[in-house]
Amino acid sequence: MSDQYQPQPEHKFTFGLWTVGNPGGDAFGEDVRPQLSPADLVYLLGEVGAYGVNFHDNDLIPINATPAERASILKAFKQALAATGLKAPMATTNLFADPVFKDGAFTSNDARVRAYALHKTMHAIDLGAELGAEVYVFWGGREGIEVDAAKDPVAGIRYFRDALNFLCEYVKDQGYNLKFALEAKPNEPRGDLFFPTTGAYLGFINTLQYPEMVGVNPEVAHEHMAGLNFMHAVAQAWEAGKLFHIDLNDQNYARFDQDWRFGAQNLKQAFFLVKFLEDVGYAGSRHFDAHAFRTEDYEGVKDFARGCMRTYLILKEKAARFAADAEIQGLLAEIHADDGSMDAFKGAYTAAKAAALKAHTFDRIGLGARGLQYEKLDQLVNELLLGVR
Ligand code: GLT
Ligand code: MN
Ligand code: MN
Repeated sequence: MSDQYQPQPEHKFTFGLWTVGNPGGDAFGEDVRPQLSPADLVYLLGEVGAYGVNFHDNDLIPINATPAERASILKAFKQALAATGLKAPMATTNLFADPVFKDGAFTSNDARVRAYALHKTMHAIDLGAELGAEVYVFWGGREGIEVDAAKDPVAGIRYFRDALNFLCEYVKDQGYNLKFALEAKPNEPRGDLFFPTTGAYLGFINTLQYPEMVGVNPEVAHEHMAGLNFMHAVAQAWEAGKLFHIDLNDQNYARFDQDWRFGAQNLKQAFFLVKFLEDVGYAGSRHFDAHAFRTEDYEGVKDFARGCMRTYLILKEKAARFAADAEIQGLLAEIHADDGSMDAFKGAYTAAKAAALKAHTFDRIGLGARGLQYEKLDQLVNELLLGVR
């Protein structure tokens, strides 16, 4: 292995406790790996070279832990962070596993469940802040329906807004340095989830009381489940100043949420995603929200984690090659060439400009007849990715 692909802290590669700690059980079969403690998972992540570890409140502290159990788990976890130098840059709340949330948390029809969800989240925010988290993720795993008759979707949106406004005030009140990142998913585990795509959240954020505190956490697999171009969702979030976090993984379109190793399935999409993040200078965590195949033991889990980071770094190097490739850049220069003949029509509207543009005669046939050389360009990209240029 060449050193160039070794993860370094500045790459900001992070994993959730629930990712490398996933014991491999699924809807059809039992766990295949023993459950490791949070501290042991930190040591595993230290061994493979990750920068940080993220967690749900209950990944770290079981929901029914006694105060003494809580204290001892926390002590061991903090010792592991100190020993490995790992950071805990993101935290989140488990608002989906316990039966109390079977019909939603912030958007439950039951006011007692909605209040409990706020109570649980404030405690989880305290835990995240104590461990140094600066991003707090909201994935509404149970915020949705199987039965449309049961819920008013507009009420769901209002409840969710009320909860976020309340929690933004809570964070300000405590003086925490914490931003919120909303994570969309179209379905699973509910039949339909509210806010199914990153774009839906981008529209919603501006209706909040403190929109500057709230961004998004797009996940590859979730946009792929909806059949969307993930890089485009990320680009829109970036352009809006809302890309606070990102969940990297992989899977094919039209599947359930498989959460595979980054780059395991769609290398070309992964390439354009890495290229985008690196080109714009995204400075946040590169969080791998994925887990090892069920076929693996803990050596395989390390292979999985190393593979996520190594693929990212290889694709980052490919992006640099793309930028330095004279033939690709020459083609791009031709494709984007501007002969200046339309300069008079550019920029802000004026009545005179509109009149001149309306009066202009265009060579419509000639413009439509040009070949754009995208076949050549795409083949060059393929050859670059296949390692022959
Ligand atoms: C869960 C989900 C992920 C979310 C996590 C954060 S938990 O594994 O599938 O996409 O990011 O709550
Ligand atoms: Mn997922
Ligand atoms: Mn995720």
